Amino acid sequence: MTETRLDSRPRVPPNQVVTQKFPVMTAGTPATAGIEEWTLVLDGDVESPVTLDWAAFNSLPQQDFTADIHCVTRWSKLDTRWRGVSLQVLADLVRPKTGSDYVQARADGNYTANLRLRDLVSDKAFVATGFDGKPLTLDHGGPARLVVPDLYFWKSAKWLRGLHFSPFDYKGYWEKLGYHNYGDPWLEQRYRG
Ligand SMILES: Nc1nc2c(c(=O)[nH]1)N[C@H]1C(S)=C(S)[C@@H](COP(=O)(O)O)O[C@H]1N2
Ligand SMILES: [Mo]
Repeated sequence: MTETRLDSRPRVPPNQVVTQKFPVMTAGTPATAGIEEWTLVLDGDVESPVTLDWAAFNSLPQQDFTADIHCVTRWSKLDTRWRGVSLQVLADLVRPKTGSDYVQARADGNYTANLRLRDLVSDKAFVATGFDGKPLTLDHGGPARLVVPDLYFWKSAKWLRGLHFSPFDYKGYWEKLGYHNYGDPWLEQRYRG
């Protein structure tokens, strides 16, 4: 039996090609902590900053997520399956102050990405520790990475070590190099200007 999908909207953003593979895209060398040394620092303009070690992070409520991901180098991968902690849970934990509208994702190897808080909460993003039913592998950002499916995948910082909440929108690694500040794949926001 064939199933008809009653949705006339395109599934893939403009000028993207679907791949079955899962390419590894890393700028520089991944220098990352094992789970013994790993911590996630949630700080900045928040009511209660916290540093979570691996055990504390894993005691937070976990969810399964299915999402399409879109890399600015034009590959898209559909229905990727992840396990992790919703950004809503992390935001509820630290409670960003009024006006703290931006989040800088900080990763090992000095990688950063800038995001708007409203694009992360309400289950729009998560910190993943699992992919396809297994622990997230090192090349894809293990032990933990950010995943923000609605934006180009460079925003999804691998080897995540911190989320800095702030009223200021500090440009991240690729954003400083001329990539779009926001990065909506549906609007093809690849580069600035
Ligand atoms: N820490 C870190 N995170 C990163 C990157 C990186 O180089 N370092 N590359 C980004 C880019 S450009 C993409 S497309 C995705 C790639 O994730 P993948 O290697 O799991 O496909 O990770 C993003 N997160
Ligand atoms: Mo990318």
